[in-house]
Amino acid sequence: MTAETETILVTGAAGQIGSELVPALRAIFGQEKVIATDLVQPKTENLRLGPFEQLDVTQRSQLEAIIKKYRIKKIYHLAAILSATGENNPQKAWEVNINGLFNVLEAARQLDVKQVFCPSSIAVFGPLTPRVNTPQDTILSPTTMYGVTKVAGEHLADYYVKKFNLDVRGCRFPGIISHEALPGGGTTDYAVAIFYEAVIYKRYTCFLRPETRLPMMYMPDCLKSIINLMEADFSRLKHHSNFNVTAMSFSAAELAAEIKKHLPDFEITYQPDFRQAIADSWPESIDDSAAREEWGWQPDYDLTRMTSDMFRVLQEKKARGNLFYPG
Ligand code: NAD
Ligand code: AKB
Repeated sequence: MTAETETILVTGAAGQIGSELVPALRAIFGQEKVIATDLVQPKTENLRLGPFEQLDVTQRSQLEAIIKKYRIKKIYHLAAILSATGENNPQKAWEVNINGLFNVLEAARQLDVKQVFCPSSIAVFGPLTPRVNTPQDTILSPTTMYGVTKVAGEHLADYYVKKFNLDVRGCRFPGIISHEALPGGGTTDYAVAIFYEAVIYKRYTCFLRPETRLPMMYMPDCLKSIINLMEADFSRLKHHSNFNVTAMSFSAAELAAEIKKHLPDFEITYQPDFRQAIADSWPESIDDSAAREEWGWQPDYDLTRMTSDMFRVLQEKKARGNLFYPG
C-alpha cells in the first residue's frame, strides 16, 4: 500500500466511538496516517498522539481543505447528533446528520476518496417494524428526527454507491457500551451510565422502565465490525450502508441483575423520561444474518462477558483515581 492510499480521515473523532476507533486505526495504519477531526477539542489524550484538526462537517470548504491537505483516501464519518439530543433540537440533527453526510459524500466523490464508512442505527426502525429479531430488509418508519436522518442517510449513501460507484459502507449499530468516552446524547446511554454510577455510588436511577429491552454491543465488537466491514470484498456485498449488527439484547432490569453479581448491594430505581418513548419505538432484538453471510460478522461479547470487562476496567480506573464521570 502506498502512503497515499493509507491516509484516513475520521470525523466526529472526539465522540464515544471515535475516541476508540482512532487509536484502533492508528495501531493498524500508523499514527500519522489517521487524521482525527471534530467540532470540539478531544477529551482524551489518545487522540492527540497523532494529527488532529478542528472540523465542522456542515462546512464543505473546511472538509475539502482537510481532504486536500492530507490527500485523504478513506473517511470514517462519525460526526452526528444522536437520538435524545436530536429530539431536543431536531433542526440541528437534520443540519449535522443530513447536510454533514451530503458534504462528506460529495467531497469524497469530487476529491477521489476511495471509501467511506457512515454508521446508521437501530433508530431507522419504528413502531410499525417487527420488534423481535427485526429483519434486515423491513419497514423503516422512525418517529424520531435522528431516525429520519439515518433512514435518509442510508438511502443517500446507497445512491452514491449505485450512481457514482463510490464505495460507501455502514452498519445499523445498536446501543454501544464502552468505558473510554461517555456516550453523546442517545437513548441507550443508560447502559453506560449504569456502570459508572454502580462503581462510584452503588446505585443508579434509570430513565427507562425495567422491562425495556434493546439491542446492544460492547465497543470491542463495534470496532471489529467497522474494521471487518471496511476490509470486506466489495463484490460479496449485497447491502452497503445498512447492515443490521448486534451482539446482545437485554432489559434495564436484566442488566441491573448482571451488575448485582459483581456488586451485590447495587440498587436501581426507575424514573422514565422522554427517552422511554424513543426506546419503545425501537426493536428489542435484530437479525444480523445478512452481515454474517456477506462479510462474516461474529460478535465476541455477550451480556456476561461485557459486564465483567466493564467492571474490571472501571474498578481499575477508580483504584488509580482515574475514573472521570460528570454525573
Ligand atoms: P457521539 O455523540 O459520542 O460523537 C459524535 C461526535 O460528533 C461528537 O464528538 C461531536 O462533537 C461531533 N460533532 C457534532 N456535530 C459536529 C459537526 N457539525 N462537525 C463535526 N463534528 C461534529 O457519537 P458516537 O456514539 O461516537 O456515534 C458515532 C456515529 O455512530 C454516529 O453516526 C451515530 O449515529 C452512530 N451510532 C452510535 C451509536 C452508539 O450507541 N454510540 C449507536 C448507533 C449509531
Ligand atoms: C442512541 O441511543 O441514540 C444511539 C443509537 C442506538 O443510535 N445509541
